[in-house]
Amino acid sequence: MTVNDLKHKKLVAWIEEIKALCEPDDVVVADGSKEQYDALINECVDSGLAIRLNQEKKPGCVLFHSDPSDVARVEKRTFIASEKEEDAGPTNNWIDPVELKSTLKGLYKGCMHGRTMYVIPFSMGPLGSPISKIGVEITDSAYVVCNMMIMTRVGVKVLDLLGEDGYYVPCLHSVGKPLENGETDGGKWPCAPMEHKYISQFPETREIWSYGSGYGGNALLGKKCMALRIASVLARDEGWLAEHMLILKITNPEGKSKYVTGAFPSACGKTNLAMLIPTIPGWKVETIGDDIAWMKPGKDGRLYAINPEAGFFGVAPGTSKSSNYNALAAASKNTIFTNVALTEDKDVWWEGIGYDAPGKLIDWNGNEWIQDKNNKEQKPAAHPNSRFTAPANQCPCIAPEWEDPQGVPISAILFGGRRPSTIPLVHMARNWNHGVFLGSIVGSEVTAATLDVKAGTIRRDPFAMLPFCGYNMGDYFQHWIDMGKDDQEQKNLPKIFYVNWFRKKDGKFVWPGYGDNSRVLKWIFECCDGVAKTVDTPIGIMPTIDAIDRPEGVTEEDMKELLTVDKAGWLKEVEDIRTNHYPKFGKHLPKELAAMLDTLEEALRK
Ligand code: TSX
Ligand code: MN
Repeated sequence: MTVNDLKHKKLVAWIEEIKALCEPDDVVVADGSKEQYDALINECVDSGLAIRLNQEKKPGCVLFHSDPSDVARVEKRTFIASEKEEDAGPTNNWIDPVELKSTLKGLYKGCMHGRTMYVIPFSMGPLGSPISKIGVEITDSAYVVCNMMIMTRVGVKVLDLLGEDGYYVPCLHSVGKPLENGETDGGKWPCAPMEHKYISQFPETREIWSYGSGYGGNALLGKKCMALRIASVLARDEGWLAEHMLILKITNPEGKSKYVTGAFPSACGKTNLAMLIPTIPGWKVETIGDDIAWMKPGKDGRLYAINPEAGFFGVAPGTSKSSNYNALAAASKNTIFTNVALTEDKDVWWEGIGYDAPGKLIDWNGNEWIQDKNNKEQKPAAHPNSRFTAPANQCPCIAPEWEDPQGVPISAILFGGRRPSTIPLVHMARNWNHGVFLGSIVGSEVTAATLDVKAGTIRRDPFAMLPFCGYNMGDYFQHWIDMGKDDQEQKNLPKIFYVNWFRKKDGKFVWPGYGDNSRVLKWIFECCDGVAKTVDTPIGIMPTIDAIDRPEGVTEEDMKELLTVDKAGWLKEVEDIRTNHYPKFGKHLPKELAAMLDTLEEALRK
């Protein structure tokens, strides 16, 4: 498909403008067809950028190895370019939009020499859903096109919806590596050096300009850039919520279902929770989404959620049959792997896959790698942030209604983090504002792998949105408060919970987690029906000691540890929020949240 086939005048004008700026060799429109996907994958394989995997073991799968400098989102090179610095707020990098556009135009000039410029019309959310939004990504990376074809809905159907003058979010991307005088990539992953990488969001004009990285959230612009950073701004202005949340469906033995969303910082197992296999007989969990939820109030006052994505861009290491059977099954065919290790028979392997490396591997750097379990210093074969890009409809536990254009009505919202102490297994907020307070204090223990802060300290990641909020985080808190203004007692709005699977005693996890988290989900289900066994505490509403069935290996003493309010610990928590966390937001901190902190402290001191 070419630009001549397009009917949307403004889109054609934008494409011509970018073509004149970036000077590609040619321009191709992504039509969403299987033929085009296969042809692009073939090109990547033929040029040596990708390896086709064993078609018996992994049909339709390929493996890419990125440049070692281009392996993750780059937060220090991510910018919110609002007109006023205050509107980006204290937790975002800000650059003046005029200055940033001028810098970027300098970089984009001629940046697509020797490359094809692809135009990708995509829908975030089911085609034609009243909650969905359309974007168009221009990119010079075939890898990006193929990943976008899995992660979003791409092609002619989107162009039809767009018509001659429909609204779309323009998303510009280049790997930032022009090829001069017949030069080729030579099978090497193209990208620009760190100081030339820019992941830029312009919230007022709703534009995304990304330069210099080909990896994940930096380059697949529908995901973090559009569905979170730009969408959070749209959501604020239009009265809905764009959140970094999984969406799951839980069904009890009587066949009654509820929908639950959950926000967790990275490395808490959000994808695992979304695809959990319950250990309690008769209960079922199905998946709507594993990363992003768009929630809009319906006429009945309930929040309806869609998953704006169409695939999973999951972290591979740690994914095994026992940790996440369903994710492995989803990624067993038609999947793009990035930065995992390659086996001799052209299958994939990664740390935590559940079995030892079968023989000699090629690691993510392209070097030979032989597992040495006696060597604690051995570098991993798969990069710790290596990924699978898998179609959501291949997930065995995907809910039949996952693409319902109306969305699914949400009964409960979960917040959580990795907290070895203080935070109990589960507690429920007293009301909406208390729930917003819990979201605002989300945080995870910093592990030894993070070198910039002391291990054992808590890194706050409010609503798990710290790197993803497209505007002032204090104003974002206020937007959440405002969403509850008319329904404080939550007649229609979801109930809000804080969960913690990561309590430790003597260095060991007290709660077995994974499938046994269904026991906590059951209590949450019962709370939504008003039939749970509960006790009022200074921190909120908690299960009685016998409300949650004990999993095997968890003693009554463990249960007490998990469900007792640690008053001294919570007073320290209050102190940390008061001195280190809330002051960051200055006058943008909602007075309701400051009051909630005072109320909590008073209750703890009683
Ligand atoms: O994903 C996790 N979940 C949610 C599952 C639905 N993980 C992995 C986190 C890294 C991505 C967990 N790790 C969970 C959890 O609930 N809990 C834990 C901690 C834990 C780890 C191991 C054991 C118990 C708890 N047990 C043994 O290793 C035998
Ligand atoms: Mn995420």
